[in-house]
Amino acid sequence: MPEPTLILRDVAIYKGWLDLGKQATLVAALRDVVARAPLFQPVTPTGRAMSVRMTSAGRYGWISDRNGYRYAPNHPGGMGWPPIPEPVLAIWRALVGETRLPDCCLINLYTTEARMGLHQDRDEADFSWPVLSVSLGDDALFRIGNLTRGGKTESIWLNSGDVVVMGGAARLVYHGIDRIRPGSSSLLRGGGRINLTCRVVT
Ligand code: MD3
Ligand code: FE
Repeated sequence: MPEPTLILRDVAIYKGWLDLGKQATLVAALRDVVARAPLFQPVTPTGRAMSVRMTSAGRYGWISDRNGYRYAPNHPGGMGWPPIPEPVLAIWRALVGETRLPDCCLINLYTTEARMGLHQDRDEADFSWPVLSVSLGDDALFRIGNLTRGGKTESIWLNSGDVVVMGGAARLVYHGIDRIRPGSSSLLRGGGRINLTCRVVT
């Protein structure tokens, strides 16, 4: 596997892994996904609207509603999730490998006010598979914590084209997005940030 640009608390960060052409190709593929499986605004089990809008591609999508958060084989609108676009799978092959491909590519859309509080990704069956994240569009202030809530955290700005791999000791660390920097990228017309999070689910 290629060497990451930096490693922060065992999180491998590949700065500028995708050039502008590849970023644009990804955005075009994601527009197709969103046309078939529209973005929705999830509600937490406690009934609060999340500030990000999301949809998924793959065998499973991640959803949240008053019944809890979970992986589901169908979009809340009833349709199946579109396949994960090939350019997304190509990133996974290069940085994670070919042994197994992700079951889910979650697509998060952040507009100016959106954030994501510190949380763990632990709805998957096998934590030996890493999580891979791709940043597109506006810069985001990403925070990495610890294996339990609390303690010191570290923050880093993620820019369009950066790819992050959370494997091994990093797989279950708390993480979140504190804020985005509106207007910092012209990749997405209308601005904002897209994050792709690819995971093995079953
Ligand atoms: C996983 N998304 O959807 S992804 C999420 O930028 C999520 O939208 C954020 O967290 C976003 O669950 C961050 C990058 C990330 C970073 C560190 C992690 C995912 C991680 C550490 C462990 C597991
Ligand atoms: Fe997460």
